[in-house]
Amino acid sequence: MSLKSKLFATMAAVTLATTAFAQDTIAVDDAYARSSGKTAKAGAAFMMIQNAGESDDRLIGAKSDVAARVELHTHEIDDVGVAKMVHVEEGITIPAGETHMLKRGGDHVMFMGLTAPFEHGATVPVTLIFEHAGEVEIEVPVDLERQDKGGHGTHSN
Ligand SMILES: [Cu+2]
Repeated sequence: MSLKSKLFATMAAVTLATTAFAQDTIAVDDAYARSSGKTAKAGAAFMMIQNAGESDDRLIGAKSDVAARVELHTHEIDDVGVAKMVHVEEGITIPAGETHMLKRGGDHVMFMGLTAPFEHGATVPVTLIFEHAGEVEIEVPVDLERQDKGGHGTHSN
């Protein structure tokens, strides 16, 4: 191999490696946020998270300036059949090639201690933190009127 073609081969390999890691594998669609009223101190966000990559990823956290604390929550049905929400410390897995829904009565991003009430039509900036994809910044529209089907339990969001 001449020096020139050897260099070219090395460069090609580097380019390939960079592409594989820099790919946007996570896409967020149809996001919206809501709270239960003008005086609500908490709110929640729901969305579709698509993993176009070839390996599983995990949503491990979220942050936003609109609340004192942002947590990943889900709902569990307790012994007496009442749905209650729990903090998912281990994160939410988004399997390779699949779309995971954060939805009412299920997994959601929880805002606790809102710095200002959620106004219908406003936009909430949220940074989602993935184990592999890293930080993904999204703008989430506040929609106080949207009604999604599905069990809602006693959750006030
Ligand atoms: Cu919650």
